[in-house]
Amino acid sequence: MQSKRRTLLAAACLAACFASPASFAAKPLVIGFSQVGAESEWRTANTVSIKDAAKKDGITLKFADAQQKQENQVKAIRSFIAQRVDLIAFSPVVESGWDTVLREAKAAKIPVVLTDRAVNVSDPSLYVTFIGSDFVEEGRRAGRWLVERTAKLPNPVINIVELQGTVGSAPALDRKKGFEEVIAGNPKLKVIRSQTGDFTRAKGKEVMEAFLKAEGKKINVLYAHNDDMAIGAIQAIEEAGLKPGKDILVISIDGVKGAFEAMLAGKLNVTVECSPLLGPQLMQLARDIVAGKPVPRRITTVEGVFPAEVAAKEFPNRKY
Ligand code: GZL
Repeated sequence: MQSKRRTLLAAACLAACFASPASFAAKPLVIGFSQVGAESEWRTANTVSIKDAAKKDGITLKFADAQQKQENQVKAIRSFIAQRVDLIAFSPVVESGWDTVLREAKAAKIPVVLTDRAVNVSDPSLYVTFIGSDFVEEGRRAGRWLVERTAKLPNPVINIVELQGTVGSAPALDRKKGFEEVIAGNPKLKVIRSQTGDFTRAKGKEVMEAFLKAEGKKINVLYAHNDDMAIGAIQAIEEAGLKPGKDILVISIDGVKGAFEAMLAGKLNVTVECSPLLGPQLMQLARDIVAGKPVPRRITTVEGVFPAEVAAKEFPNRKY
């Protein structure tokens, strides 16, 4: 018995001598993630995707919800630097005001990845890559749907009201830009009111109530920068005694389940997809960057457009 134990012990020591340094040194990757907030169905799905992917990948995720405040994101990034995480990723609530804190991350030699939204910085080396959607193209897709949908209508003018996303955010700036680019050449299509609803249902309803009070039955179309504001606006339209989807065409962006439910109820006409499911790609990116592998400067997600006519067929396939 003694000799058997001695043999086992010797084998264990031998194995330890030849174990690769990595097997001793291998500790889970640590990512600090600063999230915008929990303002919409899209954001909730984005957070679930990131947390699930980290868990599945054995990555330690330090997650901070900024409640849509830039100062909270700056604080979180500074905390991640102090904790010496391996990589920082964040979805910047607005485009500007990041140079100082990103310079601190660079000085600490911690790589930074932008997810979902972009930033305006003086030094492009302040972040390694951006993974997310092309918001200008999303705005163009919304505009193209409207141009096609209204081409044969007899109306001399089609009056549009616009619910913008968070002021200063990349999706709000770019979705407005893309939509305007497409309708610019069309004399029939006119934006008569445009105001931020901050990407939330509550604010979307509140601003739509104000639009209806000011313009009433003159409104033919609502263009909302996300489904949550559109869903809030739909409530306002119904409370004003009008039929959303019929009296007022409703166009929005994200492609969340709530939008498909509204389309199935005949209250929303089209949603332009903006995928929040960035988690798995982000984890792989983090591993590649920390391992020193080259990664593309920008990774754009592939997305579609879902008019109400295809909602019933597509709904069972939706993942968020
Ligand atoms: C888009 C994302 C936007 C969504 C909104 O990538 O930043 O923020 O369209 C969310 O629903 O609030």
